[in-house]
Amino acid sequence: MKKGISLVLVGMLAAGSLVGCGSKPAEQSNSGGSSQPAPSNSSSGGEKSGGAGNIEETTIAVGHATSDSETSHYQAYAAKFKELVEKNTDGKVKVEIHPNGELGGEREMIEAVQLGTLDATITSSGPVGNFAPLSNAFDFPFLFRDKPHAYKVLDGELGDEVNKQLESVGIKNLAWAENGFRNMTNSKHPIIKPEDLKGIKIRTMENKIHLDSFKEYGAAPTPMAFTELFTSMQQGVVDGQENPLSVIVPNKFYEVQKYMTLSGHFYSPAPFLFSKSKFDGFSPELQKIVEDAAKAARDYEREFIANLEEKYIQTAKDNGMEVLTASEYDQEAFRKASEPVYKKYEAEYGEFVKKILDTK
Ligand code: EAX
Repeated sequence: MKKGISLVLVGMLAAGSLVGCGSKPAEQSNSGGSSQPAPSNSSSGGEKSGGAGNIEETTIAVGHATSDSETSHYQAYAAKFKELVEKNTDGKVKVEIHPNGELGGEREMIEAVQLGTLDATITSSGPVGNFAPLSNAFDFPFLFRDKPHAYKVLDGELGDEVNKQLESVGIKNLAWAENGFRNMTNSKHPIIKPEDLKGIKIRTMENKIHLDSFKEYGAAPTPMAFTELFTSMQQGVVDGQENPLSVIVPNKFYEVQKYMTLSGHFYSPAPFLFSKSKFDGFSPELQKIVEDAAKAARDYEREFIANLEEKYIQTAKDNGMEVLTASEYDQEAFRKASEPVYKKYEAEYGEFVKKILDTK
């Protein structure tokens, strides 16, 4: 049975049924990109929920590792969550936002949420596999056809299966927000085909699937916390890295990276992880307000990113980056080079990955 699955997976990968994955932002981004788009309809839920009459007073500390600039997606998520929770509790519940990794790297913050020493964090899926192994299944290369496919999987049963695993280790995922399709950058030369990565010291998240993928591409990958990345690029400890535009541009990676390929080789969700012990201690009214706000902020943040895609690319170019679009690099060759990663993990993730691929 298993053998069959890996063949099906590899067949589907080879036959391009995963067509158009990677940076299709072009399509998605034609929702206009005025400078500071305020998503219109996304936050219908959570706007008004539950009277604040008998809500208890408390604070919620939310940490994230990326910048607090106005184009930062995690800051936008946390700010929307804060706005809704404080409004719907008439200010009885205060939300404190801790950006720029001031509370530590993403894996450290998830550990703190698990221990209950931090209330919540919005983080990339990368380090989550260390707490809920099944979440690694979302990190396979060229797995998601496009964003609607990803949202369908994450907001559905498959996303819930991972949430159950997280809950069993004391972490409540309140919403699968977005990090985005990841793109490669480096300071050496343009990346068009896997061979161009030969000998390139590339930083990956602390994620075995990502690490193995870049080994297969011929790069020299190093797992590292995001909080160490900028300095490591500045000092040449690493030559390159890979992240969504919503991370690369607000964190000014163009200051230390010259070349970018809009490869979209991985899609990274961004779970909003909440301390289960803290959440279970809330009244049912407050639990509903917090859950609704988390989901409304997810919808808001997804649209926030979509509206900024074009602006991110233009800002990168305006700051001297050479940008290769999805059609200017050899995606077929990267997908082919990814097949051994699917094969290697077929026993562990084959069934679950097939369900993701079969989600229409
Ligand atoms: O979650 O570590 C990473 O590259 C992540 O994409 C970043 O921290 C945002």
